[in-house]
Amino acid sequence: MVEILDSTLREGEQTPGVTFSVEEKITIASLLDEFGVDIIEAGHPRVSDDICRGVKEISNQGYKAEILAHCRAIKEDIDFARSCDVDWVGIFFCVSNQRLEQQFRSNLNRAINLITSTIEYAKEHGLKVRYTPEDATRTEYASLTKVSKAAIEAGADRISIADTVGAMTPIKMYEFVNKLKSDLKIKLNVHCHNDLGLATANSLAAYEAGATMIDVTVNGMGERVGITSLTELCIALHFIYKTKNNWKLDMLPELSHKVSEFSGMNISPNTPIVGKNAFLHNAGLHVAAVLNNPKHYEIFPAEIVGRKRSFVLDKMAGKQTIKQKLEQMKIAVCDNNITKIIHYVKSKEKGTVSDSEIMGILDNSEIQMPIFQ
Ligand code: HCA
Ligand code: CU
Repeated sequence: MVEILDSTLREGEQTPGVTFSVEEKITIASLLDEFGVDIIEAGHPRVSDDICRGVKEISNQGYKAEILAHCRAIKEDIDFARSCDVDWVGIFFCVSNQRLEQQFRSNLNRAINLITSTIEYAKEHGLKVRYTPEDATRTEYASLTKVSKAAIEAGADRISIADTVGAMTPIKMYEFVNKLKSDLKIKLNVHCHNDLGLATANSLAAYEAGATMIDVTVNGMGERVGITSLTELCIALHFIYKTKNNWKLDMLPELSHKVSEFSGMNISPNTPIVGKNAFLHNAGLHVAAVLNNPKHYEIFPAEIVGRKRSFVLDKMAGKQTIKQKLEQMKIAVCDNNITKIIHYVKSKEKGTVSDSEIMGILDNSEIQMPIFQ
């Protein structure tokens, strides 16, 4: 059974221009817990007082989900996490040659000492540890396996493969995780950034290769353009891979809209699953087919996520769309009305046709005729 780690409150709060209040964080965490995520990454407590307070309050809500605090490989960061009563710490440290030389002015062995001593310290204090070699997918493979093996030896419970700049493709990700799985022999997490729009695809490839936990955020929020979206990932796992799960899929739109409200980031109409257009059909042929059986143009039924399918009336419309519209508006579905409306719709070069336009085309006697099939 795959596990989901939601990082909306940590990675998601790193979205440019987005901050959450402690109260908003608790609302989001409660929804995530009810939805059924396994771990809530609640923040990096050392960053600010309110983040620290938020992590602590979330830890003490009595959720089913375990709570993780983000930490650098610094003992003081672990002490902050301890003061927040979390179950897990996620320690991150990049060991690529470029980063070691240019940012940390260090070398691999010194970095490994720092990482392992921090892991040991966290373990001594009863914490579960995830170690993330940040930018793992661009790190020299020998350094990556060396540091990961040392981290495992020091007590790390999970290694998380961060594709920090979204540099992978699904096939490369599959091969990478497959190789790491046999070289490290530990449960692997993946954390995929969406810089090229491949985060969900790369996460699914990692899952196919054997990663057992996947990082997501609501609405795919995060640094720059974010990471894998909770909604996309869970729906794909449920419907394509048929993974066993206890997720309340019908909560996804609510979660998405709540986070959109708190973050001030609108959900665009073409966002998969939760966007306005996700179950909105347009072309005449599509509408006719969907009325016959929604499966023709829907990968899964709208009702599963608590939504309804609908139709748009513009020049793409066909007879079936118009009939459906007339029925919805409780107007007589007769040849005369259909012909008048289709003529009007097809002559409208730009824009959709509103209910009041339809009323305007038909005179009162036509509107009031009894409905017949
Ligand atoms: C960051 C980078 C990170 C870390 C992931 C992790 C990444 O914001 O600090 O610690 O698991 O993408 O590498 O989000
Ligand atoms: Cu990240």
